[in-house]
Amino acid sequence: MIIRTNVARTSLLAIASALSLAIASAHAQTKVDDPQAAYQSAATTDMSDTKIIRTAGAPDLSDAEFDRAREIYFQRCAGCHGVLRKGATGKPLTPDITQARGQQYLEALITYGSPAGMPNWGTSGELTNEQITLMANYIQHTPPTPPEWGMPEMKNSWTVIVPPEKRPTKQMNKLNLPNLFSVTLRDDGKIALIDGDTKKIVKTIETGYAVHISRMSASGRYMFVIGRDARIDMIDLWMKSPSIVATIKVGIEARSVETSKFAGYEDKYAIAGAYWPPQYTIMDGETLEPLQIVSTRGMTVTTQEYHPEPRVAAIIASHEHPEFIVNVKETGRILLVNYEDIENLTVTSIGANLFLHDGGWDSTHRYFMTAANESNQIAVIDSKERNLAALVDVGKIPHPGRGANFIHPEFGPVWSTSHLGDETISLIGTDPVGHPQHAWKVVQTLKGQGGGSLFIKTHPKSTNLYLDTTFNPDAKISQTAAVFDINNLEAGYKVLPIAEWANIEGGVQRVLQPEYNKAGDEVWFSIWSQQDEVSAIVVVDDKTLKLKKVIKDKRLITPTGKFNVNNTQHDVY
Ligand code: DHE
Repeated sequence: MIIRTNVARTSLLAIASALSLAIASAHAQTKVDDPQAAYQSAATTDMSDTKIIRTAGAPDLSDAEFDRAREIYFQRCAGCHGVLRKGATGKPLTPDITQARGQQYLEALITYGSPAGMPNWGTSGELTNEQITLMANYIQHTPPTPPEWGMPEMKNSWTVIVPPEKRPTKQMNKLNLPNLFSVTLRDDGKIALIDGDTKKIVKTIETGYAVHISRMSASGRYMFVIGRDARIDMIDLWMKSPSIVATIKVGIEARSVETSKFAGYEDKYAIAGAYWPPQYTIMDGETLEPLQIVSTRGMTVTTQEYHPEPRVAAIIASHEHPEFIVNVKETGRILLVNYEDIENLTVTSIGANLFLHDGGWDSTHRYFMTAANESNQIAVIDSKERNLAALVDVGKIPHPGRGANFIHPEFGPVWSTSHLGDETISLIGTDPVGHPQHAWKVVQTLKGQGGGSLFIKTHPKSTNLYLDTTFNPDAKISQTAAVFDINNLEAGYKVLPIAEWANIEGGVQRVLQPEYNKAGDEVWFSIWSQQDEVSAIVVVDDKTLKLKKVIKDKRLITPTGKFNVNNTQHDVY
C-alpha cells in the first residue's frame, strides 16, 4: 500500500522539555571528542542521598546500580532489544516477561547466550558475573524512557570544524584513496584508515562511541562515520592528514548514514537514521547542518497498530529519483523520502514487512534488496517505479549486510543473503527482463557451515562467494569462513582457517565480514576479539584462496566492519 504525505517544517521543530534539555545540554557540554563521558553516569560517592529504584516484583537497585545497568544495557543490548525493550532482532524484555522468567533463568541466558543469536556474554568474557547479576535485576524493572532529541539538542551538538571554504581544493596527500579502507574499531570508539596497497594503518580517528558503519560521499572525497551514540563524523580524505571537518549527534542511538546520490543532487544532502528517538534527520551535505527532523512513529504495516519506537535501520540513496530509501524496522515500512523541496518533504510509504534491517542494491542499482529479518523475508523495492516489487520468503533471519550479486551459470543475475538463524544461503533472481521466470524468486538454496552468519560478499572481478558465521556458538565455525566457487556451486564450500592464519594466542577471535579491495583480488576479514585481547585483519588472495597478509597492530582494538572506499562509494558487491 503506498501512501504519499507531505511533512511540513514547523510542527517538527520539537521543543524539548526542560528535563530533556537539561540532559541534552549535559550531554552537549561534554566535549564532542569524549562522547563516552556523555554516558558514564557520575559514580555516587555520598550514599546517603541514594534513591532506591523499585518496580513491583523486581529486586531493588540503588540509583547508582540502576545508572550503571542502564549504560551497559544501552551499550550491549539496546541495539537488538530496543531502547524501550519492546524487542526487534532480540526478544522483548518487558518486566511482565522477565519477571516471569526469574533471576536464575535470566542470568543463565545472559551468560550462555542462545542459538537464535543472543551472544554468550558470560562465557565469552564480555560481562563479569557481577554485571550479569546486575543486568538480570535491571531488566526486571520498568525501562526508563530516554529523552527526545530535537533541533535544539542537535544544533547544540553540531560543529563545523573546518568550513567548506577553508578545505583543500585538491587532494593534499599521496594516498590511493579508492583503495583506502575504513575499519570500525568498535569498542575503542575509533576508526582506523588502512592503506589497501601497503596494508599500513594511515591513522586512527576518534569517532562516536561504539562506531558502527562508514559510508562514502558520491564524490569519494568524504567519509561519513556513524556511532551507536548517534554521533556522525564527516571526514575529509583530501586533507594532508584525513580529518573530521564536521560533526553532529542526531539522537541518542543510531545506525545508518548516507548522502544524496541522484544526478544533480550528489552530496547536496546527508541523512541519518536513529534508533532513539525513532526519527531520521536530513542535513546539509557539506556541513551537516540539521535541516529536517522527521519522526517515524506510526502504525505497523501488518496489524496497523501504533508503535512508539520504530527504529530507522538501513538507508540507501536512490539513483532513479531524488530520494532516500529509509527502512523503518518495527513498522515494516520503507519510506521514499523525496528531497527536491527540503521544506516540504514528499514521503512515499511502502508497506513491506516487520523488522526491516540491512540490505543493498541488486547489480543494476535499481532494486533495493532488504531483509525483513524477523519475518524471514527479503523485500524488493523498485526504486524506479517506486513500489514493492516482491516479498521473497528466504531462510531464518536473513542478514545480508549489503548482500552479494553475481551471474549464476544457470539463472543469470542473482543477489544472495546468508542467515543468522540457519546455515542456508538464498540466491534470488534479479533480472525481470532477461530471466523473468526467475525474477524475485529463490532460484537456489546453498548450505553453509552453520547459523550465525552476518555478511556475504563477492566482487564483479571474482568468481568466489565468501561468507562468515560470526555468531555461531561453535568456535570451529565462528573462527573460519566459507567460500563457494560461483561456477561450481554444487561442489559446496571450502573452509578457510582465517583465525588460525592470524596465529593469535587466546581470545574469542570471531571472524567477521569479508570485504574486497578495489581490484577485487584480495578479501579482508576481521578477527574480532575483546577489547583487552589481540585482534587482527587477515587478507586472503582471492585467486589462490591462500593467506596473503595478517595486519596486527596494538591500535586494532575490536576491528569489525571494513569499508573499501571505492566499493562503498560505488556499491560494488
Ligand atoms: Fe550492524 C550494518 C544494525 C550489530 C556490524 N547494522 C548495519 C545496518 C544496521 C545495523 C541497521 C545497516 C546500515 C545501513 O546500511 O545503512 N547492527 C545493527 C543492530 O541493530 C545490531 C543487530 C545490534 C547493535 O547493537 O547494534 C547490530 N553490527 C552489529 C554488530 O555487533 C556488528 C557485527 C559489529 C559492530 O561493529 O557492531 C555489526 N553492521 C555491522 C557492519 C555493517 C552493519 C559491518 C555494514 C555492513 C555493510 O557491508 O554495509
